[in-house]
Amino acid sequence: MKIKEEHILDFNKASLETHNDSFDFLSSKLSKNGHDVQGIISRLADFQVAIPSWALGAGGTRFGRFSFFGEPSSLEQKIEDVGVLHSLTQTAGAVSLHIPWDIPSDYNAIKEKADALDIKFDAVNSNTFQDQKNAKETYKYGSLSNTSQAVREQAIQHNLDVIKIGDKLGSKALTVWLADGSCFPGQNNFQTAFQNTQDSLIDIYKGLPDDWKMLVEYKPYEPNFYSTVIQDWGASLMLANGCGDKAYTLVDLGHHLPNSNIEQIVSILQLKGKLGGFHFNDSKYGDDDLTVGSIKPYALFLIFNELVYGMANNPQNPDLAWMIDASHNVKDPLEDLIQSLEAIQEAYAKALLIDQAALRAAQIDNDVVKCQEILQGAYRTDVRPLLERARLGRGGALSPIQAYRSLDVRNSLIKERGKNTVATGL
Ligand code: RM4
Ligand code: MN
Ligand code: MN
Repeated sequence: MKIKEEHILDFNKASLETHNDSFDFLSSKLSKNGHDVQGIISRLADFQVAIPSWALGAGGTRFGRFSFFGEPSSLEQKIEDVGVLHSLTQTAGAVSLHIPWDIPSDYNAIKEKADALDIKFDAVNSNTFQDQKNAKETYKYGSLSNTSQAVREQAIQHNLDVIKIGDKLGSKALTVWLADGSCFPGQNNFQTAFQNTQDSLIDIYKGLPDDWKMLVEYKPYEPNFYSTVIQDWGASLMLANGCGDKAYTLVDLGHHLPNSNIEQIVSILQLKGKLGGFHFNDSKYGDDDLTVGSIKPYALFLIFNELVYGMANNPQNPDLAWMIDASHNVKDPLEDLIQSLEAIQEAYAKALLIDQAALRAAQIDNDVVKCQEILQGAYRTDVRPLLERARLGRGGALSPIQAYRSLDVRNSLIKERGKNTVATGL
């Protein structure tokens, strides 16, 4: 399914006047306060976030899975779904593949399809948290950290294969997330597990093309419940530093223990030039993989404040690989992703409204109250007309979620693909 531009234009007509009114009102207010409204709009339009190929079907929990029907059953169809998201939102111009769930059978055909929909291939993800069919060795007790050299070699080879697949598609980064760890005290020797992981990562790093990055993700628990080998950003940073300049830490918002100060982590990693990638989601308890901004939108805004500061002041840090990493149990996955994309843009737009010079001056004066006023003044602004204008300028929908519903996308997908198709992924 492909959404036609004229359908979006048609849909936009009904609310164009309301949009223009609210945009003019906000824009004149912001301009009077010294904001460069056009500059903000073009930064919003440029901000593209990758959609993970495994998030286009229902996620489910270990207790059950409830489909939304019409799920994409091939990589081609997954790319078409990302195309739907991108044509409505104009902010989902990339896809992130998980291997082996999404190995292309015909590389040229996939590249052509993605090109036609204006979608790029972002970081590729390896999977050593599940045993693959006919695999010789098992990852039951870990992969890159395993005590067995044969298992480590198999896991290293898998990562090297993933790089080759990504290279054929134009990807420029490998994301390594390890489930390795232990479920019970005494099960693992922490030092051996860490050292094995470092050595294995170095072997993978050696196979990285010159213009590639390796992104090392951390997570404190799950699926192991006593210890995780790469438990936090410190462990990730040590491993990245142990590999070299092309290795970076990746921050996934759901991979922190409750109340961690994620914005501070993001800030310091950028200062050190070591923040390479970002996975967006939201959570109440752990790695809940909920819709971005659905639980802690203010925390997301504070994180974006640091990202905006870093992007402006830390040339030592490279451009980041942005990706949504969420799972959908009770929502239509495409609607959920549209909501996540909107929440990301909203937090970014609000962060762009922070008067960084005034904040800096207030910090130097130790005017704590003013610092808070500056942050919250930006946060309380309803920036949605700016998001609408950015989308409109690129041919997107004024309201992607309403357009998705009024164009009856899910039913068209069901008609096209049938009801009981199942997407690969979690
Ligand atoms: C992990 C982690 C990875 C993702 C898998 C599916 O918790 O967030 O980034 O690839 O889930
Ligand atoms: Mn992740
Ligand atoms: Mn996760």
